[in-house]
Amino acid sequence: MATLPLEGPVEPVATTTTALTVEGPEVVDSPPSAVEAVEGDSGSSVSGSLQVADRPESAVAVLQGRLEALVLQPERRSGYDRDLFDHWVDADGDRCDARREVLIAEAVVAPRVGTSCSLSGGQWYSVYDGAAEQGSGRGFDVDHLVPLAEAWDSGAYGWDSDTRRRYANDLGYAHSLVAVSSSSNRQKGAGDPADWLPPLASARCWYAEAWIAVKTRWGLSIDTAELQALRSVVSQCQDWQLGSAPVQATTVVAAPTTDSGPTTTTTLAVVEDLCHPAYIPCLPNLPGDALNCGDLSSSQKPVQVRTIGVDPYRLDRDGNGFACTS
Ligand SMILES: [Ca+2]
Ligand SMILES: [Ca+2]
Repeated sequence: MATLPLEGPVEPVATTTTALTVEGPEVVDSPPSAVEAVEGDSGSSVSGSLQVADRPESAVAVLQGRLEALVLQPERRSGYDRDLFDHWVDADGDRCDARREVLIAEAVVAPRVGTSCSLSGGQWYSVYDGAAEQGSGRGFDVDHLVPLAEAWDSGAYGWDSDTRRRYANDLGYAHSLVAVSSSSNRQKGAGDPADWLPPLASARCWYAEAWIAVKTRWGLSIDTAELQALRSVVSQCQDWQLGSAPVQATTVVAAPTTDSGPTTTTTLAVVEDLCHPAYIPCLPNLPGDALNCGDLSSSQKPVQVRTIGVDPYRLDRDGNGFACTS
């Protein structure tokens, strides 16, 4: 496994903060606008107040709202056992277990898929540390972005075994499971963002957004140190760095109280990953080289090529890893 040159912190270049439209339904309803509540017959300010009320929230503000909406609660440490989460199941019976489904989905060069889902000839990029992997993907782990132990501590202790299994094999949200270098996954361990953040600084906004999305999606709580760590990360994000981990339609999983009888869990929405795996930030995942710099909004520029040389849209003409910089 070779380590690619790390991108390092990416300097924001967007000088105008453009509100991103966040895909999918809002998970967190905005509180009633204070402007709407207090503005009345104020004469000349009417048009101004309407503009304020109508202005879309920035992506950072939306993410901050989702973070603050998580239930703040101390972790509950007792009783965790990794074996309580049945993981790497093949839910759709195509012989590829969830681990290999993720490797296939996140490859920047698609692997050949042999009998019994043996993989070969693929190429992967570790969003945590910039490491690259070629071949079967054996040098990469598929990481539970919110680790199983962390999930247990923050609510999964109350789930039934079926819900735990669905969590551990969650392919319904693109960033619940991520293919990353084994070494970065070992460093992370069962840490939450108060303990560990990706060494690649340019990945931290993505990571915070995905972490909040998974916690929201599964109705998991957050502890004080974790909340403070995420507030710190999100406060340093720019709108253009967000949106590659869009929050999906979320169904909070209710905690069943017994192992028998009907549970009240509901089916999670399955949402297609619309982001092209070769680029940061999120670009539409189109076939071939169907997208040009001219198709992008200012909030999508500049584009980072995850792995130099893997550039299906041919955006990075000088091969330095950055594209659409003007
Ligand atoms: Ca499968
Ligand atoms: Ca935690």
